[in-house]
This record gives sequence, C-alpha cells and structure tokens, in this order.
Amino acid sequence: MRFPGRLYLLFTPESCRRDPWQTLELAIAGGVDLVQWRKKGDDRAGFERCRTICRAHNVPLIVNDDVMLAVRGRAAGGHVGQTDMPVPAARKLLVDRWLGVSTHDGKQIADAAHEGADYIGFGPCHPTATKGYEHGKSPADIEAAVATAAQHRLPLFAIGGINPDNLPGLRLLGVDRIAVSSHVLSAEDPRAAAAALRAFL
Ligand code: TZP
Ligand code: MG
Repeated sequence: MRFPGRLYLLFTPESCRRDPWQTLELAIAGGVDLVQWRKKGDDRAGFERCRTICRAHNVPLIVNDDVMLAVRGRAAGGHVGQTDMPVPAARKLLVDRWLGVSTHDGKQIADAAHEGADYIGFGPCHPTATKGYEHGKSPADIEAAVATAAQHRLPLFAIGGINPDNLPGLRLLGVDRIAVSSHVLSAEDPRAAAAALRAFL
C-alpha cells in the first residue's frame, strides 16, 4: 500500500496554544492527514484520546519512540530516531505496522531503507526551537536527501521549522511531504495554519 500522508502533525499536547484535543480536531479539519503521538512519559489516557480522534477521521496515528505502545495500543505504526530502539528491532516488533525513522544524512537514509523503514523524516530543514536546532540543512543537502530517498522508493517527510513562508522553497527542492509541530500547535487558528501548509502540498 502506498504510504499515506502529505501533512504529518507531530502532536505534543503540552505544545498546544489552546485545548490540545480541539487543536487536533482543527488541525485535521485543516488538512493534516497523518498524526504522530509525541509525548514524553506515560499518558495512556491521552494516547487513547488521540487515537479516538484520529480514528474518527480516518487519519493514521504513529507513536514516537515507544514501539511497544504502538503495538499494544494498536496504532498504525511507530517512529524511531537514531538513538532510539534500533531499526531492525523496531521492524520486528511492528510486523506489518508502519515504521518511520528520523534521518539527517544520506547514509542514514540508505540504512533506514535497507533495515525496512516505510518512511523517513529528514531534517532539520530549517532552524527550530522545538528541538533546539540553530541551523537547518542547505538546499543542496535537502535536494540530495530527496534524491536518495526516491532512489530507495522511501517516502520522505521534510521536518524542522517549516511554515508557509519557507515551504514553497522546499517544494522547489522536490519535497512533497512535510512533518510539522509548532506552526500548527502554537497557532491561534490551527485549522487555518494547517490549511495554509496543505495548500502547497
Ligand atoms: N526533528 C527534527 S526537527 C523536529 C523534529 C522532531 C521538530 C519539528 O517541529 P517544528 O516545530 O515544526 O520545527
Ligand atoms: Mg526519538
């Protein structure tokens, strides 16, 4: 099955300006079509509430870091970074659920492909306070990452500091999927914020 999603919301309830559940509903109404549960620490009730909203709108839900929660919580998939559970172990545990991997260069993209990732995140494309990155990637690095991912037939989500001002530039480099947090979660109007991004995708 073709991997779903163009506008991937990294959903951390504490990062929302307004009520998180309302934020999530509005973001989906604005065009978010893939959601990542991204919360440190145990919050099973929060996870289940997030899952209920995603299911009601037919939006797949992926769990960041906690592969066991992805499996036990019957999420659509799990996502691991370079210092989380190793990709081959996550692949085994997730069986036929989606597996996403955070990558920062071409070697990591190739490794993720060989180890069975279904999609990758690549970045930070722009500086972002969300993860404390002061520098983004160069256009040449982004273009090369897009080419490497395409070579491996791996969907690539650009990530890091993405907003409607810099998204057109990423589109020109071949980016057709993005993952965002702050632009949508900290917005006064999360629906409009998501729609402004979605308009370019
Ligand atoms: N990985 C690289 S940048 C980033 C992650 C999880 C955060 C993206 O969030 P924002 O707020 O859209 O920059
Ligand atoms: Mg992680």
